[in-house]
Amino acid sequence: MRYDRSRLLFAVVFAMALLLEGCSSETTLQQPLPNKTVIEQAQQANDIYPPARPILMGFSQLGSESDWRRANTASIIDSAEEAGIELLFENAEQSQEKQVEALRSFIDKQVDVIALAPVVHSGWEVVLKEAKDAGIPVIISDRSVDVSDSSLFVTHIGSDFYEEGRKAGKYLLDKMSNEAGKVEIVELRGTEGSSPSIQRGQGFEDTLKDNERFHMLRSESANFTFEQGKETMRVFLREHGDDIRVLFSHNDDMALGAIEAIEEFGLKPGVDIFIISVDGTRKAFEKLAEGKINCVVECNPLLGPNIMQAVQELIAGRTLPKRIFPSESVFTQQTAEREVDQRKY
Ligand code: GZL
Repeated sequence: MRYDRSRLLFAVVFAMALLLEGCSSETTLQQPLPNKTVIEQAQQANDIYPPARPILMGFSQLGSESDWRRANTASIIDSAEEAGIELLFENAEQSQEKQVEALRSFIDKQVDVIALAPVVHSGWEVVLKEAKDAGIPVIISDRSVDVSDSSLFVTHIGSDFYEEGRKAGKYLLDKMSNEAGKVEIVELRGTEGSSPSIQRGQGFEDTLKDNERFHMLRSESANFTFEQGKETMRVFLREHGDDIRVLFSHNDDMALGAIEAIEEFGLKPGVDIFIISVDGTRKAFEKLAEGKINCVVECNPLLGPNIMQAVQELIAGRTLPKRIFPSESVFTQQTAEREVDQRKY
């Protein structure tokens, strides 16, 4: 296999360099340096990183539940290809257990770097410690992990979900500033225990909590999917019908499902029920332009270039910031027409 030969070549070059180095300096590296990553060992030896062979990267993706996720996967695969990084890509289809298995297989394969898009916020300490003990640096992609030891990952590249929730709340405050009376809200949350669902909900709630006009009538998880968004909105409408004035959906797929349920019920989405969604997919922009969604808070899935840049800098021994945020905006019906054809996903 191409990769084995290049690894062998790298090992021969590395061994020759060590022999030459050993003749000229005191430091020998017959025994691995304690608590040093493979990168630090090579740099300490002869600074021959980046190696002659392609970087080998393991990526654990959480699923393919939404248009956002599919665009995120495409961005990662395409960017690795463009950067000449050898990518081992595993899709866990919403299973944390499968993600842990994937990380352990990457460790067994002794990859140079691991990236993890964690399906939920907690439960990562043990496997991330295994990666650290194996000297393999970890990059967190998209959602965040809840770990007490921040040295378990090098950097987290992903959106500020709390701010996305705040942006949604601020839009609603502005939109309803001229309307009197109680505003009944229903919320479609994302995957239970995931950082975007927790933090979008908290940001939205914190922004509205000082204004007594706004009342959260119902809030349920619909797992970021079109089907569950439609079914859950059907239940909301059956039980609360015309009382509902606003829908806050944690992603576009659930909002698009809810739109179908609202129209089935005989109400006008975007008019009878204001809809605020998060992500910014092309389909959502089309509904924004049609007046069926009122506000889309962007969450950028195109993280591939940032991730591959970070990997190359990491392997070259540079220091990375602990947190890297993609750029994001807020879009309304006024800007939809101009934007819809720009959407890449
Ligand atoms: C957010 C991402 C979320 C999207 C959903 O960064 O994790 O997961 O908002 C996706 O569309 O399913």
